[in-house]
Amino acid sequence: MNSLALINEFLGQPPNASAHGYQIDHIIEFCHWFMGALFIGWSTFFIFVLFRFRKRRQPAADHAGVRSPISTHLEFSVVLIEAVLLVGFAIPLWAKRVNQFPPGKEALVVHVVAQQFSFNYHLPGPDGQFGRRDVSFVSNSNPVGLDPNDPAGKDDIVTTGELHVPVDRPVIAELSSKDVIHDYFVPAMRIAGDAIPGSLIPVWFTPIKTGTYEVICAQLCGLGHYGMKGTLVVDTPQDYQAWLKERAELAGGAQGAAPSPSPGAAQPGAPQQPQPQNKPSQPAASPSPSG
Ligand SMILES: [Cu+2]
Repeated sequence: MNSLALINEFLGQPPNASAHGYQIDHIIEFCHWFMGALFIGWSTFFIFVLFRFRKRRQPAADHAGVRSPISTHLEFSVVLIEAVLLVGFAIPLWAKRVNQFPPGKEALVVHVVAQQFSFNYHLPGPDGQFGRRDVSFVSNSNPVGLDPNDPAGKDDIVTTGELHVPVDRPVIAELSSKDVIHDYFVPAMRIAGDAIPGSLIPVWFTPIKTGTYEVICAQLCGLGHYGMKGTLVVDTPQDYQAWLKERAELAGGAQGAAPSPSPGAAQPGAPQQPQPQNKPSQPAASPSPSG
């Protein structure tokens, strides 16, 4: 549909790259055309009323008012269309997004741990099991607080800023935050979800096009909010396996290090991004939003 692409471009939306995104685009498109029609309709009506009930034609006020039933019918139609939008499109789409998660075995599950001002990713590694996490283990070189004593966490993969996922496979991202409320927003995948301290909020999507997409924080979260960006790379299954292998090798090196690494110790698996400047040296340990 050409008009769909036009409206998306006009709104500054990147082209959709997820399986469910077309439904969201359709609802956005329909709402914009509908609101446009309402705007033109009501504006015309307003101008007509100004002219029709001008003082020169109606020197004395008419207390009975409008007698024609047209305005009632118009208002009823608007309510009806809005009800259809809500009940027929918005609620079913929303229910599908929040209730019908793909089965865990089929999907790729990743923990997204937000902090001022970057997104960290935690993947389970070859054993498919996430290692235990605890805020007491959080340090500059252990951004998600992986427990160094948990064998399940030995092969876990932790990255900052960039996540790779395979194409055509559902991804479940479980969002959490170490400090304040952030929002994990991937415009091309048509998903966004708040990352709230003390909560685990899952969102899911199925990427259908390989490529590199922008991830941004959509919640004003502090002075460095403007720079809280990341990258989502959708790979072919082969490229994804190669990336996993590379990350697993790096993680293996990092996990072999001392259990409580000092912040200065350079680690191969540690994030390549510079540490944010507008935060204390240790992220807040308690799940209490402070900004
Ligand atoms: Cu943020």
